[in-house]
Amino acid sequence: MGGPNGGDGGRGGSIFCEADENVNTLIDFRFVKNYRAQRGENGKGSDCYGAGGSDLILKVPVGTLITEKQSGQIFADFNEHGIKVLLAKGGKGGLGNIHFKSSTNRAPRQFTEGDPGQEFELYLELKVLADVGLLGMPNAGKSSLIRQVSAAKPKVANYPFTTLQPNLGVVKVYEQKSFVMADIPGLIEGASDGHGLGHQFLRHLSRTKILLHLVDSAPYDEKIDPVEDIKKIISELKKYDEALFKKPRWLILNKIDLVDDIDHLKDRIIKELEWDAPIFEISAINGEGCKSLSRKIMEYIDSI
Ligand SMILES: Nc1nc2c(ncn2[C@@H]2O[C@H](COP(=O)(O)OP(=O)(O)OP(=O)(O)O)[C@@H](O)[C@H]2O)c(=O)[nH]1
Ligand SMILES: [Mg+2]
Repeated sequence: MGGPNGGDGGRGGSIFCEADENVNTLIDFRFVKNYRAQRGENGKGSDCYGAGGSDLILKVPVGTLITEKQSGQIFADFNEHGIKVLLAKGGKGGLGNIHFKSSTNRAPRQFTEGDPGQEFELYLELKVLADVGLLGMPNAGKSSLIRQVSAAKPKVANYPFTTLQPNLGVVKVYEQKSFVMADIPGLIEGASDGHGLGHQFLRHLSRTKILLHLVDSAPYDEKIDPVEDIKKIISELKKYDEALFKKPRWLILNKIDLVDDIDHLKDRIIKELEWDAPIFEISAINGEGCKSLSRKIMEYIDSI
């Protein structure tokens, strides 16, 4: 009755992921965890092929890193707006029986099944993209500095661990010229063993260009020696990651409004720590030294 006329099944849709600067968080992925592109339609009689399933495009913020859950291998790195990567390819549609007709096989019953699409379990992580990372003990004044030099207004308070989540601030140095600064929770001795809030927040600094190590030059408790505090932070940094430790790092002596003889502290640092990188003196509260620090950072970023 007119011969074989079963068309092919449609191809299944594929899943792509695309970095989009208008997306800021991965929050949507917290609620919906399974993504499936549309299946291809079945082939039909009268030589009709099934329609292909449409692709699914997942939008993620710039800075998202996708790793395969089991192996931990990096699947894709969305470090720039517009990067689009195929995550899982849709399956091919099966062949309908019209493919099998021939002069000797006039009423073929053969067909092939479609292939299943690819399937993966992936882990999405958003890495903060900042040019400059702040590092230091709790209460050193990291959040105060970001408040002073940017429009970001993280909470500042006179107790340790005020900051529980990283904050970003845009520091506008000149018209059309700015950099991004990241404020993270304070570190303490033993952070690598989980003391305080641990040292996991340091991963947010992995892509910065320079680290600013903030030091409280006038600790409330007289038994605390700022030079010893600096050593503790350096040691935690080294334990966390050698690469982060090797990043350019400047020392920022903060709270100079409370210190009579800052040169004395500076001399000790240079001698006792054999410090040869830049040292700045600022007051994050009254702004002293902050503008010129921002300019120096901008110059440095432009020079690399
Ligand atoms: N006098 C003076 N006080 C400062 C200065 N900078 C910060 N402080 C005070 O020091 C305290 C801690 O400041 P924060 O900016 O919250 O310190 P932080 O490093 O962000 O602390 P955590 O988030 O807990 O790690 C607050 O009471 C600030 O007002 C400064 O330059 N001079
Ligand atoms: Mg803080």
